[in-house]
Amino acid sequence: VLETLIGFTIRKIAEVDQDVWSAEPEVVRGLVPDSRALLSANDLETLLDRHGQNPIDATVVLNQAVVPDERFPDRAELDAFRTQGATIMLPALQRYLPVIRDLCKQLMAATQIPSFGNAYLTPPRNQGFDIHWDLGSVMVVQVWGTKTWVLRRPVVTTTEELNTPWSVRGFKDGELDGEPYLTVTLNPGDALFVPRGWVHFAHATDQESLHVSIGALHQGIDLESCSTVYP
Ligand SMILES: O=C(O)CCC(=O)C(=O)O
Ligand SMILES: [Fe+2]
Repeated sequence: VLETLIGFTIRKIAEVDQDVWSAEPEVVRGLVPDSRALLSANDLETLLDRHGQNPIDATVVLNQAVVPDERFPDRAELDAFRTQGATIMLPALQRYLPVIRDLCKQLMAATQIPSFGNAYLTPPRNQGFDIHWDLGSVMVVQVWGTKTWVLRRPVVTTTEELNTPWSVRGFKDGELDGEPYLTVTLNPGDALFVPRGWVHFAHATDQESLHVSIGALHQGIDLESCSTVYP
């Protein structure tokens, strides 16, 4: 069922590997018609319930700031943060969900680089993470609800900066001025590829939004730094 998603992801990863500075974002509408096959409502509930027991736990982001782990030891606190507008990020879905594991395996076999899946659950009319760029490229699939993405060209110009977490360098004055490169609202089943280094943030529209991001860790990325810095 995910053949078209895998094909599109492999093609875009190859574009980045060939020339990271000329790779561009791309939206494909309706690429994954059965988007809940990636992450069903049941699977989501199970993962949220098991929060506190997973080896790799949720991240909570409230008002674009990451909340310290000790403030959400289990499901009840996660839900309380959700009612305040917080986004819940569930990392490393490939560890728990066979569909994502299989998808990542196929991507790794084809591209020779590690990949993984994260889920982002955002309440209506809220933004999740603050504007940033990721170490790897990201294939976003909207599972349910709708989310508006705002993308800008990379502000960094060297491979070294691309391989450094964005939080280390941050943004300089004026770098976020001017019109964004792309503003797009994803509906369930739509896919958006964000090449590494591209600056982005996203906010849910009038419905709760769930998306899965499949990350691709291109060569040169320090794997050690990823589990903690990859939003
Ligand atoms: O939904 C968000 O807040 C941001 C998600 C994101 O940055 C990503 O999937 O790479
Ligand atoms: Fe991101």
